[in-house]
Amino acid sequence: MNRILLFNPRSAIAKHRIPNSILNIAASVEGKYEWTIVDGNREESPYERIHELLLTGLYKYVGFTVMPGPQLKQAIPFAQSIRKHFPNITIIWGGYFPTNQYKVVLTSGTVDFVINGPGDHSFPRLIDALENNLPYEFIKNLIYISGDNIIKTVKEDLIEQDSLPRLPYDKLNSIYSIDKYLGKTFLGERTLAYHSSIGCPFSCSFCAVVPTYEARWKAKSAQLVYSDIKYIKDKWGADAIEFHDNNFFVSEKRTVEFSRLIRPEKMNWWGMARIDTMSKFKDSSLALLREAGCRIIFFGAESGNDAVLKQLNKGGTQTGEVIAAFAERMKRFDIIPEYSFVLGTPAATPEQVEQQIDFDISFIKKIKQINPKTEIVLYTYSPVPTEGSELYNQALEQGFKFPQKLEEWISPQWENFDLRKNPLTPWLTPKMIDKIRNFETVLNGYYPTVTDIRLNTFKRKAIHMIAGLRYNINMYKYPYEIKLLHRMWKYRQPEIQGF
Ligand code: B12
Ligand code: SF4
Repeated sequence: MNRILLFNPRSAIAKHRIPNSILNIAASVEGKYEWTIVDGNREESPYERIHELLLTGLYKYVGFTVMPGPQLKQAIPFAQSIRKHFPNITIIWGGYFPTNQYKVVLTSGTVDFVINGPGDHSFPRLIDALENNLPYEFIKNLIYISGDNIIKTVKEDLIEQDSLPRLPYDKLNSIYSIDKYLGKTFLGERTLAYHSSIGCPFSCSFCAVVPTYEARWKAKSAQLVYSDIKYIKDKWGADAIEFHDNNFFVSEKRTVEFSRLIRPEKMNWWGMARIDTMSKFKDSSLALLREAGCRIIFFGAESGNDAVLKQLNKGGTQTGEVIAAFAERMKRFDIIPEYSFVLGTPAATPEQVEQQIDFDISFIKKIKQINPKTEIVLYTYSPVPTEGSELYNQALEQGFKFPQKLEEWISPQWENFDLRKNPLTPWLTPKMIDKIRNFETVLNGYYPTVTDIRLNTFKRKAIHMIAGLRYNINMYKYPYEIKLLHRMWKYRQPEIQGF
């Protein structure tokens, strides 16, 4: 038999989202091949479930979606077990991790094919080829081993998103109730995760989207996005939306059209954007967005330091000044800007690395003064293989190396690397990392994120007051009392678990 099992490894402890990555892949084979999904987020013992399904003998292909970080903890050992117990099963990995780290994935001997970027065409074509014993070397977006060589087939142009089949929500619902994928968040009681565009037209040198999409972007039309959302709202009662697009707001026209359509539905929503792009949006568009339910937007601010922005290849028009002015402008529209920063980029000397960190700590405090509602997300620069970029070359020159064995990726050090909290980059000393993390703890204490809905007013006030003793005099070292409160109250960092 030739059924397909699609597996979504566990990615979060709670508030599970619709597994859009494998649902897209399921849509690509719907009606042609029988498929099922195992969602590691929704199963107590996902491997047992996989094993049980494979024992039926009905399945011939297992597809994994894999992002770096916690998903690897199930992806790696599960793939190894499948290989051992069911050697005839073809194992295919897709998603950001295998696309960027294909060498270590394929040479592990556990994975037969990597889908390099979008799988909507390449996956069904690969299965067709394997089923009919046809050659697959002309199928685009594939990576595999042939003899001693790793073969990468050509990349496909980005697909017109409106031409793709609709996601099989009803079938997903018959396997895992959609109801439980609509979680309570800051935005609403039943929040839907939706992905309305792929890629991103920019090429920031620290970003994993770049090697995959090579500065290309394609979006579904506003009308299609609206009708999908309306379907889920009417059928399962979604009342808020998290847009998971890398860059939802690329087109002002599409954003405005979507806002007009969604406004009467009274749903709150969130998405990711660039400051320089949105700085150019008209006042009337920003006002419409807010009216249409847009409550909070995630922006890659990255740094207030113009030289670092250049190093990060942030596009040329984003400067410290633009970032600060935009935080001020967002106050008028009552939309919360969620600014993310990337600290700890390489520099010529350790002193310079430290100066950059200090500069951005002061800059973040300045942003908070300008618009105290700005949410801050702090990442530490964890290289991604943006081959040819100056930043990645600098990282390599300074001795940075990715793991050479697949299993190494699940060691605690590399997991922290993936979480962009404690990267193993040679130019960052433990003291510098402590400085960044301690500042983050104090900042999150003084300004607890609004997206953690379990923190009540009392807890917010208490932690704000305690952290204020440090924040106001720039004393960040050893913030144990704040850490204790965070632990006690299970403070939720949106960048790790979502909100
Ligand atoms: C939703 C999301 C999460 C959710 C979890 C999602 C879930 N499934 O439960 C949460 C919030 C938990 C999360 C957390 C993290 N995430 Co995350 N996440 C995303 C996000 C926003 C959307 C993923 C998605 O649903 N895409 C929609 C689908 C349609 O697109 P896709 O995955 O690319 O799938 C296509 C192809 O890749 C391919 N494909 C994918 N899977 C498969 C499988 C098969 C078999 C095949 C054939 C093809 C295939 O075909 C698909 C259709 O064309 C992406 C960014 C993005 N916009 O994609 C980041 C992203 C994947 N996350 C990322 C990271 C780093 C993380 C974290 C590890 C760290 C962090 N601090 O952000 C954490 C921790 C992860 C954890 N706990 O496991 C990075 C990965 C970067 C990298 N270095 O590779 C991304 C790219 C964000 C970014 N721009 O940096 N994340
Ligand atoms: S704008 Fe954002 S998604 Fe696009 S390349 Fe830069 S960091 Fe990546």
